[in-house]
Amino acid sequence: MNQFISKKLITQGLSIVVSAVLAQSAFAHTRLKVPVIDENAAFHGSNYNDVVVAHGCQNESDGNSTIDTIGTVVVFPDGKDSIITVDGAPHNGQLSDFVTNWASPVTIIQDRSVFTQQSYITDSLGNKLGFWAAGGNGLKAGYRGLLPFATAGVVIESTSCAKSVTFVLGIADVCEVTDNNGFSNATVQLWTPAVGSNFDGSGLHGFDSPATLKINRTIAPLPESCGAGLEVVVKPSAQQLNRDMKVIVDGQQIWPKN
Ligand SMILES: [Cu+2]
Repeated sequence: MNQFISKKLITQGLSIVVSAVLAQSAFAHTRLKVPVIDENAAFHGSNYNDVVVAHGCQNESDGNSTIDTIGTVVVFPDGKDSIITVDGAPHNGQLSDFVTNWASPVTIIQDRSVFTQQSYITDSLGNKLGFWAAGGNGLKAGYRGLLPFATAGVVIESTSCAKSVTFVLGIADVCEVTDNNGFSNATVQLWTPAVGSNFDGSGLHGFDSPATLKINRTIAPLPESCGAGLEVVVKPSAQQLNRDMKVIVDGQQIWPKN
């Protein structure tokens, strides 16, 4: 092998190592497996995805993530009282200014490989805003868990200047059932936007580090007057998270404890 090629291989090898490290840190928290999708629908109006539960809870002696996860709660913004920003600035209008069909974004894909029970989280109209999964032996610490689901095709308002719309999720990976006062790095991993809900988890491991689903505009071209287009971000309100981040079985609230 000549020197040029071996040098090139070393450089390539290094860049592979660097990108592997970057990829790892990108997955150091609970995220969606496919965090960026196109507008509309890949397969019959659905985009297939997984919540990737990256690690368990941290034991108090050495802070390592050695505690198993016993359930996960996943909530999308309802689009009704959600917090909307446009290029970082608050938007006072409605989500329908940018997205025409947001109502029931989530479909559970049945799977009992990590948790044996799954159930929708719905609003009073029956819109499927998220889901929880729990039961069985749960997710062993040191392993990753994939919780499959599909999102409905999202259609961006054609007359708007949105070039993308990013939905911010609220996710909780539960390791021990407690009330809100019992939240700690050893009992729960909270991947929520800090919007002032009971699930902010101020000072905890995942503080204000939520998973996101970004939808890129791909159908109607941006109106010329829009220039480069706008980045829209949609977060669930504190009120919604307080209402929806719950595990309820047969009418009984299991998590958090009342
Ligand atoms: Cu983490």
